[in-house]
Order: sequence, then structure tokens, then C-alpha cells
Amino acid sequence: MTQSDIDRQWWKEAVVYQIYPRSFNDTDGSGVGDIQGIIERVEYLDDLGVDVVWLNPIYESPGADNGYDISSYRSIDEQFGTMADWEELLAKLHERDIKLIMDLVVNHTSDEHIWFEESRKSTDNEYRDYYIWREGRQVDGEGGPHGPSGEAPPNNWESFFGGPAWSYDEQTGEWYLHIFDSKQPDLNWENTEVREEIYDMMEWWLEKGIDGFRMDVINLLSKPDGLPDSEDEDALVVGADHFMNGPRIHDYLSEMHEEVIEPYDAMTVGEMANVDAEQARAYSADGMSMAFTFDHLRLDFGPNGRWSHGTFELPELKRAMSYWQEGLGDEGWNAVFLGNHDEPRILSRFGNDGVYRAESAKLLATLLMTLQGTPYIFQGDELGMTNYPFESLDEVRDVDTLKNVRIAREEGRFADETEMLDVVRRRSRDNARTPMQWSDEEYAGFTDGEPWIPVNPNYEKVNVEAERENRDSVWNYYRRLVDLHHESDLLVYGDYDLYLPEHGELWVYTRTLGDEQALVALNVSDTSTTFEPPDVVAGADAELLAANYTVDADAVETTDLQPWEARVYKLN
Ligand code: TEU
Repeated sequence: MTQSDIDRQWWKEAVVYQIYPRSFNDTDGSGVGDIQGIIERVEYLDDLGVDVVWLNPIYESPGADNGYDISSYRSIDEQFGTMADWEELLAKLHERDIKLIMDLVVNHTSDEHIWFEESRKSTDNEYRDYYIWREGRQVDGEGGPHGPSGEAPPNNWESFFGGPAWSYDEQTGEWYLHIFDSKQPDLNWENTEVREEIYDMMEWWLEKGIDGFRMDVINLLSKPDGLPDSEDEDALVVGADHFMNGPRIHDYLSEMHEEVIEPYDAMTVGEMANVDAEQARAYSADGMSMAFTFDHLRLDFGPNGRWSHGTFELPELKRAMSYWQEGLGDEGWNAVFLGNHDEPRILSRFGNDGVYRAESAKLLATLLMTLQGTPYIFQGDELGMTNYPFESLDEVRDVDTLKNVRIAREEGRFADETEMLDVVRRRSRDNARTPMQWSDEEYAGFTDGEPWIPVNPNYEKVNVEAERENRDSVWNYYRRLVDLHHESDLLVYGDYDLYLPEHGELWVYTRTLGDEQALVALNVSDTSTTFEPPDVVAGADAELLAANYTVDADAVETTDLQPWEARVYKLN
């Protein structure tokens, strides 16, 4: 890649900040974050230097899955505020040249959405075909615990949140599909009316001035004819081999792009588990700006999958992320992230959230900001926030954790309660959802009320105020790296080349754009490690663009890197 080959796009050069509104900042003492709370912190976002805010769902919702169960797409849920509050937020962000992307949740709605309330009334209701209804399978004897005797769900697909992906509905004696919770029935994208309704709704938000969408489980929209049983019992979830990347998915996404997105030059990032580079290139060809892929977030799954703990070695992580750094080429663009509202805190998962909390947090920041693609910062990671030390399930709020842990317990998949709690501490989505830590005041300055979920007890040490006062803090390091990312086409568009792929402690790669080159050396371990630069760069004159230890180096020479040390060299 040279300067002249660059296919510039605003969203390629952006740094995105993800806000989980329930846990960001509460201004009315309800204990739940709100839109006025985000408005109150727009200056904070501007100071951090981010270019785009991704807002997790704030639409009207019964809250069965914290807003990913939408009952009205064009209304703001009153717990977060009003449409006027939202319009004020958009204006305040745009005033500071910060763009806003909303969460698009259209694989499913809430079962309290008027469409579903109508759909379940009768088999000939005009909204019946907005969802996926089927008769149950006749079985001998009792049938399953989930339906009338002698009847079982239409197929063996399972929900991400545990149990069958079907629920029986007394009203019409049929079953409806829900890949997630039973209060999240899947929409039938085969139905052109459904697609037109969704496109109208997307256009409505784009007309209001948003800059794009994060698209929830967007590669699940197309289900195969006949909804066949899944043969692949080892799939991420039983049925995923059928309902992920379905037969008409590209028809729908290219149609959505042509009909809605293209006219607005909007950014789209699709949440896409279970895709490979070829599929991701095809989604890019459909018009998708970029995709969240999850290979690097599945390495620590244990023998029983997600709800069991496993370990991984650095070469595995390097392989998983380098696959995407090298796999898309010019036919796609990476969304670079290590965590979000569904994953444990990056510092506790990939770093050392004890003795090397600051050093490893800065190393992970270096990785995020120097890999090729658009970097995403999840709220609080810029402070070095860590996982929550759950003492019991009473502290857990997340439907995904509560349902899956209940089923795993019933199936005896935990040796004992200690193992159960250990897995929850490592895996639960609630690790990411504890309140943002603004200060060492009560409830970390998040609320004057009772927070909806406990505050991490380390807030007295780990908080925005303390971090901003300390020039050498994780927060100020993130600030500098965001600047660096803005100043350098090299770190945005440069090709990625990995060195020492099998090294167990070091992650070394170059970024090259024309005759410009940078070298990144990361010691991803608790021990100091000798770094012998690869021949191609050894001895080269260089300046340090960033380092999380106080070092000076004007050349790339063999050196001992301290635990979790990170260096970014600009080669001259
Ligand atoms: O997540 C989809 C998804 O795959 C996650 O459920 C993931 O598998 C799980 O959290 C483990 O990592 C999206 C949203 O991000 C999530 O918050 C919603 O719960 C889900 O879709 C349903 O809308």
C-alpha cells in the first residue's frame, strides 16, 4: 500500500468510543445512566479525542436484555430520557465534530412490540408473518418441558441464552423462534413488508442526523428454508450452522445498503460471529463498512464452551488477530476491538489487572491503536477498569449469565459453586456493565441514587479524576495514542506484517505505507523479555512515537523489554 493507493473514508480514520448508557452517567438519581448524563460528559469525550460515539440501545424496551429487546424503534425509553434529550445530545456531539452511530437491533424485536402482540393473536393476523411461527413436532410420550405433552419444538436449534430457540404460544398453539431470549422473537426477513418497515425506520433515524449504525447480530437475519435440524452439535450454539450467514443474507444486506445507507454516506459496523475472511469480504462488498469478528474472543472458552474456563497462549491470539489483519486485504476493513458490553473487561482477560494494571492497560491501548482498522474503546477501558469480583449470583443482572449458569448448574457442568463463581467472574457480560468510575465519591460519582448494578470496589483508585490528574496515567496514555492515530496515515492505512509469530511473550509487527514504516514491539508477559529486532529493521534509525515505560531509543536495537512494555518506533 502506498499513499496514492489509499481509499480514504472518514470511518477508517476514526476512533470510536462505545457508551453503555445504563452504566455511563446518571443525572436524575435513578441509579440508571441517562442521556443527560452523556450530555454532561461530552467535553470528557472531546478531551479524550474520540471521533465517533456508538450508543448501545436506548429505545423503548421492557429491558429483558437491557434494551436489545425493542418495543418501539422510534421512541426513547423514559428511563434514559426523552427524544428532546437525544436531539440535544446529537447536537452537542456534532458541535464538537463527534459523530453518533446508533445500535440497530433488527434480527428480533421485543415480544411487547405491537407487531408481535398482533402477530400472536391469530394465525391469520396481518402481522403473523412478521415473525417465524411453526407447528411443533409430534413426539411419543411426554414431549419436552417447554410445550404441550406429545409435542416438541419444531427443530433442535438452541438459544444463545440457553434452552430451545422456540417457545410455545398457547394463544394459537404454535411455536415462535427466538435465537436469544423468549422475549426477543426473531423477525421474518423473508417478508418484504418487514424489510420495508425496517428500512423506513433506519431512514427516519438517518434523517434525524445520525452518522451510521452498529448492526446487532446482523448475519443472523436469513434463516434457511425448512428450518432444518442442526447436525453440528459443537457449533457455538446448536443451529448456528444454519441461522448464521444464511442463504439470502447478502441479498438483504446489499438491498439495505442500496435502499438506505448509501445515500447518507453512513458508517455501518456489523456484529458478525462465525465468519471467515472470505465471508467478511462478501459483506464488505454488500456495502458494510466493517465487521466485528470474534475469533480472538473465543480462545479462553473451556471444554464446555463459553460457560467454562480455558487458557490460551500468545501465539494463538496473534494468529487469530493476524488472520484478520492480513485476510481482508483491500476488500474489507477491520473493526479493532478487544471487548465490549458482552465481554469481560479487556484488562482482566488479556492483561494483568493486578501488579501490572497500568502497564498492561497501556500495552492493550497500544495494540488497539496500532493494528490496522478502526479502533473501538469501550467505556472505562481508557481508565484501566477491571472485572468485578462477584461474590454471588445475587450481584448479577445479565439474562445471558443467569440463564446459562442456571442450565449449566442443572446439567452438573460445574464441579462446585466455587467453579461456578470463578466462571462468572471471568465470563459474565456484567463485568463490562458495572458503572463508569468518575471519582472516588460514593458510587464512583456515577449516581446519587442506588446503582442498578454494583460499582467495582476498586473505584477509589481507578477513576477518571485520579487518572486525569496523573500525567503518567492509563487515561493520558490513551489520549496520546488517540492523537498519534489521528496524526498518522501510516498507523491507519499501513500494511501489517507480523514477526516472531511463535514467540510466547513478544508481539512484534510492522506497519508499512509506501516508504514509511513503523515497528511495534509488545512484551505481553509478567517477565522481562529480550527483544531482538527482526533483521529487516535491526539497527535502523528510529524515533519512539509511544512507550509505556520511560525509555529513550533512537535506533531499533536488541533490548530487554520490561513486563508488559510497549514501544512504537517510527523508522527513519
Ligand atoms: O450480542 C450477540 C451475541 O452474540 C452475544 O450474545 C454474545 O454471544 C454473547 O454475549 C457472548 O459474548 C448482541 C448484543 O451485543 C447483545 O448484547 C445482545 O444480548 C444480543 O445481541 C441479542 O440482541
